Amino acid sequence: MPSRRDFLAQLAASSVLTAFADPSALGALAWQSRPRPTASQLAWQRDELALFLHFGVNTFTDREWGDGTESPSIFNPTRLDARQWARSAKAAGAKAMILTAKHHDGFCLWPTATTKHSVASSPWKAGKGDVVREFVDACRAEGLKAGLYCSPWDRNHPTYGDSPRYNDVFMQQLTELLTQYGELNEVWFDGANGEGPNGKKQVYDWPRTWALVRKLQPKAVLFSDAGPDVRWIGNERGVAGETNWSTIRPESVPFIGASGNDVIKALQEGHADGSVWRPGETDVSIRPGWFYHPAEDAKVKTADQLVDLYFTSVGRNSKLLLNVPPTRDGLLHDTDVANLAGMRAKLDTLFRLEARRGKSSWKATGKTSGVQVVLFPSPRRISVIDLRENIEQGQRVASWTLRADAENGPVLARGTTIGYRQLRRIAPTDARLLRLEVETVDEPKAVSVEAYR
Ligand code: FUL
Repeated sequence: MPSRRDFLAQLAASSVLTAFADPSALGALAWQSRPRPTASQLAWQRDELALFLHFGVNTFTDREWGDGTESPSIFNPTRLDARQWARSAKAAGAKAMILTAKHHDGFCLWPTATTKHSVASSPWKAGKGDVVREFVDACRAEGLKAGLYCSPWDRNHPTYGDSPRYNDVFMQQLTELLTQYGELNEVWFDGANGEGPNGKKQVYDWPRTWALVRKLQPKAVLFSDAGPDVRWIGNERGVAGETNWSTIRPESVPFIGASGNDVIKALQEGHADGSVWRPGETDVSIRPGWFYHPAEDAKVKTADQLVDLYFTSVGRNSKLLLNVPPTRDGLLHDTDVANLAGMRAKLDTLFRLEARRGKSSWKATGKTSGVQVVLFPSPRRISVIDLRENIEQGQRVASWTLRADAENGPVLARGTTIGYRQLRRIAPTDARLLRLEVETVDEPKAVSVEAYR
């Protein structure tokens, strides 16, 4: 007779459970183990940095939100070079890029069959061009993963507001994007939902949308504020919560576009007892706007500011999706490219030259506590610490204290969650031994501790 635990383990491994469309249906089994990432979510998080590219008619009108009345004749990026985008992304250390295939204005960057409002009606390449194609080809040539943003809000399409008809159009657009351009690693859905031209409100069909993406791109993670795979981090400033669980109670963000302080707090921090694994993605622009505006050329974030963003996103158990918008020429601006490379150089110097990996030993000290001790051969100057949980086993640290030298040694830093990575600057200290004490919400597991000068 198998024990109850064995029986549940077998059940979990069998296909029976895949029949549950809603992962929270597994709540009854939650005591069995913490939620864990899928292979796609794990790969997504380990990529740490992706570039976001906002490009379209707004680039030519100098606006952030087009109203859908723009003439396709304005779209003419005479020097467009997606390889330059991809090379810059690679030099920044990004592992993926996401392009706005369609923004709220409805202008499609690929020759879609669903509307004439696309590159096919533009003078660019005499209407024979396809920005999405050039984008995915460039990603593949440079070894980057490709993702796409396709706005459900469409201020141009005549069917918008006529819910069933427009939803069919949107499904057709997604089908084109998800079947004609090879493997995608992320599909990004913005929740914006404006008034239709006929005054009617469009009701999006998210279950149908998610099912379509799952079917056509099973390895891609689906992003929105309500997930299901990756959640928005709750602001566009590049700052994840200091407490940031990759687990969340799905009912706290009941639908895409839900608003309110509780929703934002849930997005920022997640929940220790969340029933689903849905890590946060931190999207922020290198410039004040998402689209390119010449007037913002002197307002590009510096390499140091970008390093700070890395600390407040990747360094807080999130992923950084950094927007770098192409110009009217169709190239990333020199300043943006230089600052991206500058950020990478600073991060490489920090993480490569001064790694302080000592001899470590882990000990569970209770049912929900443990200690990791790292011993260096001689005292080391430390000003940055880098803590990691093995998130393949879920996320479990709820608070930590880092001390130097001894059990009651001086506290160098304290915090709450760790997750994939916790990076923290501390006052420079010389220490021979680091002692990390953790409190966990489940069986404690070893945490890795590294330090940099
Ligand atoms: C927002 C959009 O309305 C912005 O234009 C931009 O695309 C940003 C990433 O998401 O909700």
